[in-house]
Amino acid sequence: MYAARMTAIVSTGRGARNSAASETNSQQGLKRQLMKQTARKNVKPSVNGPASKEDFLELFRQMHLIRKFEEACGEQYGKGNIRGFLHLYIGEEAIAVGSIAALNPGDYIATHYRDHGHALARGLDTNRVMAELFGRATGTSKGKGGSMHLFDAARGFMGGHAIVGGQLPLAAGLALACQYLENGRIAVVYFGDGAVNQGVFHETMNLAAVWELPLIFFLENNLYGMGSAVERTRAGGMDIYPIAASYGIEAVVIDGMDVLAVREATAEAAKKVRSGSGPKFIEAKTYRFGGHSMADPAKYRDHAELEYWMAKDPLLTFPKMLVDREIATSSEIENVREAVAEAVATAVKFASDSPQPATSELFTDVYA
Ligand SMILES: Cc1ncc(C[n+]2csc(CCOP(=O)(O)OP(=O)(O)O)c2C)c(N)n1
Ligand SMILES: [Mg+2]
Repeated sequence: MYAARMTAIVSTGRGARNSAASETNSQQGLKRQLMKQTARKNVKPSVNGPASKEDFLELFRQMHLIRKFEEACGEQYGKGNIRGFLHLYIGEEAIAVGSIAALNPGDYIATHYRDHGHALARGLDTNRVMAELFGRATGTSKGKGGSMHLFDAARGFMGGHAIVGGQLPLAAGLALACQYLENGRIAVVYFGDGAVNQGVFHETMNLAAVWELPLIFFLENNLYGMGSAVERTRAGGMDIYPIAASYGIEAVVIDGMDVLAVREATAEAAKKVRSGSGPKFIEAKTYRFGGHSMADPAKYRDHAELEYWMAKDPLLTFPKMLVDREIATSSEIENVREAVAEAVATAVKFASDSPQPATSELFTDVYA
């Protein structure tokens, strides 16, 4: 009887996969609509938290900076000034900005290759980040890391990692150091839905839970790993956060397009983690508006799906909310936009004017 039941379960799984493969794009779009309704249950879009008008404008400034910075990156890539891989974070800005706003400056951050947003939200110098993308000596990694390997140890920004999931054990190590040194710091690790099917994700979750490490697992579920939709690659459904329960890790799912919901969830998790209650897990539902990298025209996505998510664009909804609720005026928002435009133009000029790394740099900071 047990065997019969197992056969039934297995064939249900296969059936589900086959039917997923034959679904039209718009059917998948509908599934995503359902998913976002699930996510909404846990969203707290209140603006009643401890925030001043300046705080709100700063959240907007950072998101707008990331957006405009990355649009400039796309342009510079087209001109051949930025080469190699370039993965843009456009659409996902609310996650980096909302979550990093809820951390202390000494807390450690490790992230994936889609790292410009996290770097700028952490306060890395805009000029030096652009110079790194240009491969110039003034860059944050002396021009030797490029887009995927931004780094600033002084700010606790521990990369920018190109190997999917590679940052997970590294962040556990940082959290272990914080625990050992009793320095009150915590670590946050950002990763995509594509990383959760890897062994290293499970190994890190397990060890972090066993050692009660001060670590926040922050999953940016943008529904795709390169061109593969989550429902085609992951057994167990499109919600990933339930996975944390099997390691006894508390988890929440939030709307990653809502900067305030992200900030609130991260602040709650950080408070618990800092008090010594072990790791926490946050899944934020989000969407990248462009392809996986500059080389990807993203033809695998339904236009209606893209439109649906673009309507949730935090760069539209957040400033509108600020004006509608009379938290800020349109001219204050415009002032932020002007300052950002100037900062981005300055960054591009700084990068273009910066020297190439010296040939002798080939042999410095190289460990393998
Ligand atoms: C270990 C490893 N396997 C495969 C790749 C190639 N690769 C680069 S990005 C990527 C998809 C990752 O998707 P996800 O984690 O969802 O992040 P997203 O790009 O959506 O932000 C893959 C498979 C890699 N860099 N590292
Ligand atoms: Mg993804």
